[in-house]
Amino acid sequence: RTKMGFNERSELLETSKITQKIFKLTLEKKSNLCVAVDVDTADKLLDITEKVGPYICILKTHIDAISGVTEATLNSLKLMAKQYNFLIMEDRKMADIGNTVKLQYNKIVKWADLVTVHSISGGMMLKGLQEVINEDKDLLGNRGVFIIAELSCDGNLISQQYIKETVKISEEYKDIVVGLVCQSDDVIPSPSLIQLTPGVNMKNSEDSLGQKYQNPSDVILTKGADIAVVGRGIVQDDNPAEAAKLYKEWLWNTYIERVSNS
Ligand code: UP6
Repeated sequence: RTKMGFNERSELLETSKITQKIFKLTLEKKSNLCVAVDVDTADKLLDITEKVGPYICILKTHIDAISGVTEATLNSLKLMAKQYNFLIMEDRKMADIGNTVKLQYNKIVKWADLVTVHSISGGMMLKGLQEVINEDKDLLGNRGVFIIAELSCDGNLISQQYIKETVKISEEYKDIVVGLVCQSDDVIPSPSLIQLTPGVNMKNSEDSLGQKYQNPSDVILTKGADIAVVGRGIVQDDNPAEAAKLYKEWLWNTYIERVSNS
């Protein structure tokens, strides 16, 4: 999978419509960079988005951590997504029973193309999400889920068995699962699924709360990431636009190097 190009992977029969859309977008923008806009106010969210928008394929939010977010904020975010051609992913890491997850997703589905979920509650939760999407024909094929299979932080409780079961679920819900959030390439069962990997920073190897970082080359070449998530490395830089451009180029050049060595 890691040696195959995104164009080849997007043409596979089992690649879903939303996954094709992501592959296409990465190729158009030559970007496999996802920025985690982890800020605390709506103004900062829009400000950083405007700066990094041209360089990213996915903008990742933790909307519940941001104060002052209104319908207008979400509309501006959607407009910028259109203007700069990126997708929006709410990193909600949903983890409840199917019915609750459905209620939560009803709100998120309106503005976020992608959402993250933990697999802890099992496949029924994904069935709930699928039901929400099925209710609106405009959403069909335009919404997708990343399942958390591994975490980047020290001391997390995910076991090998949990990873195996998570991968199984990802294969059962191929219509909406676009990929897995993980740290190693052997987790991904098929080239039609995307490996999204957080924990990327050029300057630091860890933070003070257990986060572990790798540099862009390691994450793409050694760990097999298709799309890399960068948060503080860009958001807390003095010049977020310049930093986003730098990460984008490093990540994309490494992806090109990876697929051309096959
Ligand atoms: N994230 C991780 N590790 C995971 C899953 N998700 O760091 O295993 C998310 C965090 C944060 C971002 O919730 O939004 O990716 C990483 O940000 P950072 O680059 O500032 O550490």
